[in-house]
Amino acid sequence: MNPAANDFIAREARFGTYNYEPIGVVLSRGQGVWVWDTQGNRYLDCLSAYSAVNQGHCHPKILAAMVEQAGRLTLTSRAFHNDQLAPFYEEIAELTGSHKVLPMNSGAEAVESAIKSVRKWGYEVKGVPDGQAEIIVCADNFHGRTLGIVGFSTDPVARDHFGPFAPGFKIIPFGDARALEQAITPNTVAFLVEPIQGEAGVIIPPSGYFAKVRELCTAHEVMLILDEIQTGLGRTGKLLAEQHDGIEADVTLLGKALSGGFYPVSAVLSNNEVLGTLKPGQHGSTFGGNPLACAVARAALRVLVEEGMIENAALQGARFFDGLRSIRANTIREVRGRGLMLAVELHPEAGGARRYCQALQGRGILAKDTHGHTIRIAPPLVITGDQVNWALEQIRTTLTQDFS
Ligand code: IF1
Repeated sequence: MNPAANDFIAREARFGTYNYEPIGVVLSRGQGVWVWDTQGNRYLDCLSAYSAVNQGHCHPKILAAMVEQAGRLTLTSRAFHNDQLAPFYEEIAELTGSHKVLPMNSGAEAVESAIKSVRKWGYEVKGVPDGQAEIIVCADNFHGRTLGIVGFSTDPVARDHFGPFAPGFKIIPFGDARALEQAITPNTVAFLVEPIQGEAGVIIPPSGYFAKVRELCTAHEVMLILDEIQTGLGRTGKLLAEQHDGIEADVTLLGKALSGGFYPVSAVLSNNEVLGTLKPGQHGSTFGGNPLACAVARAALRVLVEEGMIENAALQGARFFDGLRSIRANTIREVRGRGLMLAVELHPEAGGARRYCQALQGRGILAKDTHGHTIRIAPPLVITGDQVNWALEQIRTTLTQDFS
């Protein structure tokens, strides 16, 4: 590690809360799929800030929109209207086929806002007795880090010693429609689930699962909330991951790439009366729906569609997936993925995914391990075929090298 990087890392350690253990690289510049460290070394970013940089680092058109708006009007609060909110609503509703939009900031805020809205809908529309609303979630879920959300996490690392937690959540296995059917009661107001479980290691449910889920939620008047904060906005090769299953959620959550990585922007989208239950003064946020966030999000959505990033994610994702599957290495247990949301799970005997991520760093690839044995591969959706082929060569060499 060069002295400049060590210096940054040591200085971070002095004042910073130690709630992350980053790989030993200090980045100073990004453009497209590439990032550079303080020493000028170039890396292909295979994490994309957990799918917040789908459009590529520092996309010039999103930057231009941000600079232009930042020089004109950044924040008014929702006490007053602004000239960016209506166009943002119209464009995201048109793109996603939604009827109502609730603009928030972080993904977790969108999740919390959806939980509040569906509970309110349950009491005021479905007729659930006050205070008895139930929401079904899946084991190994990841929906954010607030107290409400970690309260229904099954990951001890994310929830231990943060209690006491709010009641009202039931946990079922992911991918098991029968378990969902058995968990539904007259007090169930929603099923909150990721189309593909990202943090759990890119876990894809059995085909037909979401068709059955949709059927069950409709039959029992349960709102289907799809958390597309990571899977959405082209990551899986479609605008929304739900499209792979030919279904429509009642409530869709977006975040991360909604701003192309320039600014925290999230949104709750609904195609029915759920968001209609929120009346003035009952929910809000200082920054939610601010003109800068809206201008950035409008540009981020525009370039995603106009520059064919969604189609490219499908095309290059298939190339990447096939290439990973063709690697003959006894370290590999399974390759999973859809579009450019990919993962390579290693056998425990391989000694853990982090060491392979560190070795990949030495070959110019930045990737992140999850749950010990899985390497996530999620480059920006602007990646080219040549860049995929180059990345595959580095990954093939790394996974077939002998670490003994
Ligand atoms: C961290 C994980 C990914 C998300 C889904 C909601 C949120 C996230 C499906 C909340 C956020 C981030 C959080 C970040 C690392 C990253 C992550 F490893 F934590 F789980 F992507 F898989 N729904 N995921 O993936 O959005 O409030 O963060 O804007 O907490 O370390 P947020």
